[in-house]
Amino acid sequence: MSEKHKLASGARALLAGAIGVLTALAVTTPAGAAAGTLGAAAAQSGRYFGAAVAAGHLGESAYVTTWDREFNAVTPENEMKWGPIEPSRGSFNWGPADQIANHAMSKGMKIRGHTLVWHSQLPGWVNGNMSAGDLRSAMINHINQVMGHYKGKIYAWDVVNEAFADGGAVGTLRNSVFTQKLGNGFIEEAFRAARAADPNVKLCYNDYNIDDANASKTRGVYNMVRDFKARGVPIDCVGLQSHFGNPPANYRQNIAQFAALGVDVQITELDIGGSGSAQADAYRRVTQACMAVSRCTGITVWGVTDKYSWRSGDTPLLFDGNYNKKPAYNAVLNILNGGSTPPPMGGGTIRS
Ligand code: G2I
Repeated sequence: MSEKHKLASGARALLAGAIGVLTALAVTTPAGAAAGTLGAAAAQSGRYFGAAVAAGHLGESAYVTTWDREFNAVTPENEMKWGPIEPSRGSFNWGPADQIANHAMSKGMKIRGHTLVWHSQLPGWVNGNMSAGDLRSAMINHINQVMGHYKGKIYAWDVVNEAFADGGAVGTLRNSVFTQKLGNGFIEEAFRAARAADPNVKLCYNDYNIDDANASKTRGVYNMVRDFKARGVPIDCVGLQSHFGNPPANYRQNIAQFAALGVDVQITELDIGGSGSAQADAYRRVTQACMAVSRCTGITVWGVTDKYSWRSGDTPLLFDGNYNKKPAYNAVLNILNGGSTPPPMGGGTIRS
């Protein structure tokens, strides 16, 4: 073989080698490059990544631009609550909630409805002077009207919010006009009414401080979901609000134990006080925990920017007051893109 031929065949061998390496890379690299936004990254695993949004900020272009660019789901922060949406009996103020819902639908986002029955932000006319029968019919009418108005538009409703007490024996409910007038059965009544109002939307129970797998409040909610499932009371999902200092060490096990009851789990109001790498690490662990459980279907952070957070002093969100991405943002995006996720867990231990 001449020197020229030797060179040519050497070049061919090199080229073949390079093609081999490229082919191997193409096989081992997941289809598509890492996504550049939270919503697109979450969508790769069939999940959503949402934010709570307030209608009052929709005039601020950076707010809307950030929401539209990064998120593929929304929860109206206050606009669908009983007080704001039915300020006087039977008369509904749809405007602000519709503004958010219409914008979300135009962008193909999922909408979480928040919330139908909650002891807080009630209109003045819902009070202890009502008879049980009157309160019951007001509650059922409220559920029918609001769910009817948004039929086909909402992905999941927080049917009942924060009904469990923070202390007391396992299963103790918070004292409210609902427990006083209707007894503990008001939760079941609300879920049955919600299923009748719209059979095609996911019905969630949503609460805070139910993040630790072993906490007594968590056990109360767990027992209720297990009981509802056993008796055929409609329930499709549990919302872990997750207003944290830090996620508990057993957070992933907690998500898995609820999922094992046959409900979806959603992280519904995530915010974590702090800054820098400590905050990023906490956000990373929360996102990993959700990604590790197949029935953890999505994450919502409780606001777009620190400046409008209900706990803005804690700077708990993913964008700072100038809409800059924080280290926590990059941590979450990396995990949603498949970075160092622990092995999947389909369910979890069912507590006896
Ligand atoms: O408290 C944090 C969240 C806990 N879980 C249920 C969520 O619905 C709750 O959200 C917060 C909103 O982020 C606040 O924005 O709920 C608060 C009310 O409990 C909201 O605060 C209210 C103020 O209390 C009102 O004075 C104000 O008019 O926001 C209203 C609208 O800005």
